[in-house]
Formats: sequence, C-alpha cells, structure tokens
Amino acid sequence: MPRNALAGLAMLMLAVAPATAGPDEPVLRITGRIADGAAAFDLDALRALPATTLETSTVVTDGTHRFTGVLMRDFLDRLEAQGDHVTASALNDYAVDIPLADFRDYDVIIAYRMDGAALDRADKGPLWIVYPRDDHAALQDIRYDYRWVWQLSRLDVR
Ligand SMILES: Nc1nc2c(c(=O)[nH]1)N[C@H]1C(S)=C(S)[C@@H](COP(=O)(O)O)O[C@H]1N2
Ligand SMILES: [Mo]
Repeated sequence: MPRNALAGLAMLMLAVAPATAGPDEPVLRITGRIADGAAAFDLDALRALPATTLETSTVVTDGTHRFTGVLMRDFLDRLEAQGDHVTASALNDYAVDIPLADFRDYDVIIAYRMDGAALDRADKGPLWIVYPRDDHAALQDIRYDYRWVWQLSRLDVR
C-alpha cells in the first residue's frame, strides 16, 4: 500500500474510533458540587496521583486480587467535593448513588490496575470502584455490591 494511503487509513481509523479512549482521553469526569464545577482526568493524570493498593475478594472474580488506584476520600478532598452522595455512572449506563460517608468510613479506591495489569474495558475497566470488602464484615452485603461500579466514567457530587 502506498505510504499516503496508509496514512489516510490511520487517520480514518482514528476518526471512527471515538469510543476508544486514547492516552489523553478523559476516562473520568467529575461534575456537581466540586470547587471548579467540573473536572476531567485521563489515565495518566489518575496514575500521577498518590496510589493506594488493597487486596480483596470480589463478588465477580475468583480468589483475592490486588487492586491499585486512588483513594476516593483523597480524590474528592482534592476536588473540594461537598455534599451527601455521589452518583457514579458507567460506560454501560449503569448508575448508582453512593453516600459520601462510605469514603470516610472505608478506604474505597478508584482502581485502574488489578494484579499489576491495567484494567481492561472488556473486563471491568478502565476504572472500577473497589471496596476493602475482606477487611470489614459490614461490606459483605448486597447494598455495597451495587456500589462496585465497574467501567466507571463519571462522578456527580450531590
Ligand atoms: N458498570 C456497572 N457496574 C456494576 C453493575 C453494572 O451493571 N454495570 N452492576 C452492579 C451490581 S448490581 C453488582 S451486584 C455488582 C456485580 O455485578 P455483575 O455480577 O453484573 O458484574 O456490580 C455492580 N456494578
Ligand atoms: Mo447486583
């Protein structure tokens, strides 16, 4: 294939792939009651924040896994979030309200890595809200299972 045809093909592929987040695509948008009204993070920006690792079982995987991500409490503090709950929404249009109290009471993370590998969009990624389920009996409950939003894409602070 001629060189300019290849270049054209590459441009076309970029143009028709809006659903695939590139390195600089925002993966998480935050709206509502935060200091600046709205914020967006790409994966590199999230990875640049202080990281927390936790090991836990989940209701949708076998055994325990090591999750790495940002502590939700610190993340929302950084954005000067105020309010009562956040509505967490996902790429598959799933949405659930999570009381902000969860993040004070528990070390909940926005995970971007599991067992050392980036979370794949086809497998709960690129972001997954992960609770330290194995550390607290109270978290081993369906009420909290709903809040483990995988394919997380938006937090609306209310
Ligand atoms: N993005 C997304 N996250 C989600 C859900 C969903 O449908 N989409 N289901 C929730 C529910 S109801 C539960 S019990 C857990 C596990 O759901 P699963 O078994 O469908 O993976 O994930 C939660 N997180
Ligand atoms: Mo569920």
